[in-house]
Amino acid sequence: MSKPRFDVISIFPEYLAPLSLSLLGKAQENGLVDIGVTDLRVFADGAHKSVDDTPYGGGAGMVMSPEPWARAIDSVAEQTDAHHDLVILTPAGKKFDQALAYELSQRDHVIFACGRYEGIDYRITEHYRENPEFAVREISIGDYVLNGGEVAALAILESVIRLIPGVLGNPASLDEESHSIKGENDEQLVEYPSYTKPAEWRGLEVPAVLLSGNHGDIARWRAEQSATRTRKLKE
Ligand code: JDH
Repeated sequence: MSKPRFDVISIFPEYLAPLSLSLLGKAQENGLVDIGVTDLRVFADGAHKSVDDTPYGGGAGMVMSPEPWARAIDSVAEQTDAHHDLVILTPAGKKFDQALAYELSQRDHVIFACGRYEGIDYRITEHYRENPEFAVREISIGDYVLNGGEVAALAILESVIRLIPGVLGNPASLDEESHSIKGENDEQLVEYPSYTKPAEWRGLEVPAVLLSGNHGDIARWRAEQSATRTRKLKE
């Protein structure tokens, strides 16, 4: 099996510059993944290289035209013979979560379409849904409105690529996540609080149980903290 590839299409390719930093940059340098960024504008026609137009039916703002998107998507798809997952970022998409991050971390080729303005002409979704070489997913990263899909693509890529084998230096922390903390009824709990040295800082002490060396007591205390914090979040 060949290495996974991620492509991002945007009219603001510079927005994706952080993809070559830190963990994501190292993952590419180490040959674990390939990440490509494509400027949508290259696929626009005419002297003005326009990528948007007024919405049918009226309303405020502009909608991105389908033709430049289809040319850009076909162009990045042609570069691999794999099956393609086309992720269209939109505030109306399915809410992104850790289960979806795991799913995308197992795919051969994921293409992120980052729109701007009021989003992309819906026929792009319809057109690629008709193509069996593509699985189209409309995804949102949360219930708030961004100006475009770029920040969402960065967040998704960071969460997905750290799950690819070999990317994290310390797989023990991934292992911990996969048996992540479960409550009495097997529901997902939030993290317990973490502390490091010094044991006393600005008058605040680390809970004594964490200094006790008693691993049973520590595990019980952490489980209790997770349960309490989860209950608090729900209020
Ligand atoms: C992609 C363009 C900006 C702004 C219309 C939507 C009223 C539509 N979690 C997330 N939030 N936002 C995005 C996201 C935003 C995007 C694009 C992703 C492309 N935009 C945009 C306003 C509207 N507006 C809210 N309704 C209540 C109508 C697009 C995102 C992700 N992922």
